[in-house]
Amino acid sequence: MNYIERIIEKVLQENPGEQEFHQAVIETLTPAKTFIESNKIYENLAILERLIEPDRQIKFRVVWSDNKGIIRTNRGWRIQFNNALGPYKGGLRFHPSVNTGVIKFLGFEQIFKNALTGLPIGGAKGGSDFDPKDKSDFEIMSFCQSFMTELSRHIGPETDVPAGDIGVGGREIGFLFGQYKRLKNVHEGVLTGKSVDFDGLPGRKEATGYGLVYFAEEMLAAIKNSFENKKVAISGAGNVAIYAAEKAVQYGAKVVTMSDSNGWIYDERGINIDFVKEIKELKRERIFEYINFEPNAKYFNSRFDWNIACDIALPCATQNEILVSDAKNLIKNGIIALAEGANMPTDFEAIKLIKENGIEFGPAKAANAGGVSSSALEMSQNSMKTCWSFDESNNRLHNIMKKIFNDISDTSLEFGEPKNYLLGANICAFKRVAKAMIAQGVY
Ligand code: NDP
Ligand code: 2IT
Repeated sequence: MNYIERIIEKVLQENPGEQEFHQAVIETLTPAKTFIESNKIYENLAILERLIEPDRQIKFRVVWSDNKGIIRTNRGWRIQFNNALGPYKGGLRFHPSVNTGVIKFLGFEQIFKNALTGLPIGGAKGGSDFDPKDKSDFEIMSFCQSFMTELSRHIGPETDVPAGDIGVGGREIGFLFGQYKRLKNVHEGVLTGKSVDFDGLPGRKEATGYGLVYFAEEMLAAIKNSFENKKVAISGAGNVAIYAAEKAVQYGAKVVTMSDSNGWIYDERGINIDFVKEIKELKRERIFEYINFEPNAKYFNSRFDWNIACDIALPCATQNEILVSDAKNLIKNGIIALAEGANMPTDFEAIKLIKENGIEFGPAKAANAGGVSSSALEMSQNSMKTCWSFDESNNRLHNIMKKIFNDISDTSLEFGEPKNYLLGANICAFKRVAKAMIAQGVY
């Protein structure tokens, strides 16, 4: 067995039941196989063996009290994967589907995504199987305070800086930050995605979605195309989806679909993003409500299967939301580009199909790196005790996304597969992390 096969086998054997983690390792290492195996130093120094095992996994009980005074328990995680490039950095996910395998897949991906940003951040992820849906603000606060009571022992501005992900937005980050401050008596940059009212970075909220569109615009420009007059299908209706939609519209596109876990909407005249913001950000309601704002739009109470006429697909909900059957729908409907806003939204077989059909493919670790890039800018802003403007932060984000695109595009060229951004991203990121690990000795 060659090196990559042995590593994949080891991951499968030693991490039983962690399907998402298996998938992330296979999807990251397979495109970089030839490169890694032809440079024996990686095998000689056991770089992959060290990369697939997190530095540490912290799993804890979270006890909180609901509105009726009933005591509830959940599980919490923080998995600190690799800090070769900087303090551990990555989001927190609150969703009932969270388990060790999900947090490990996200943490593993985060190492390489963070490397692509070119900023000094290592990789980590955390979260809980807590379901924030239908909970009152008070219950969310009670949960967040309990979660942070344990998490606070393991994080710090130079150690590990969490942020948001699914189910964790500005409200949750505020409650988590408040509890950290209470416990430690320090107001420091220990979390990113904070409100701009207390040290948050203007533009962090918009950064993942805007960054995704900045990246996709570069990918389209490379085939002499753009968002102008295109139909865009988006999944999800959360933080990433909303701001991807907003930027796509600013670039002259029409967004025709959005979704949540109950169903999806289709508005052939173009979805009104202000209505979606009101439904999702203000009222915290279901996307179904959109048809009360736009009676001409349609709502489907089913899984979104991407069977819609569109030019560009931006999956922005969750992992494995584009399977082979969905990819076939996109191909049949003639899309020209797919850029991943969510983490691992496209399964490996579906990616192969998309690429074989000549569709431009922007992999998550590059395409959605805008969020964590702006988080790293928020860390700088906090350490400098300064406050940047929205335009300053947004311009920096735009430049970072262009650089990520250029770096992975150059890598794909160097390895003889121009526009294979999956290969470019995985090799470029791996080289950076491995180089730092080698320089820091065996540990
Ligand atoms: P949000 O919680 O704000 O929104 C998530 C959206 O996806 C919601 O509309 C949600 O619907 C839907 N969704 C979540 N899980 C499922 C599911 N199992 N099936 C169908 N729909 C689902 O999260 P974000 O927008 O922050 O995150 C979306 C994706 O982007 C995730 O993959 C995340 O890891 C990734 N990401 C996020 C970044 C960030 O900065 N926030 C940065 C980089 C990547 P419902 O409300 O019904 O649950
Ligand atoms: O997947 C991701 O990159 C995030 N959820 C954002 C992480 C961060 O630290 O901003």
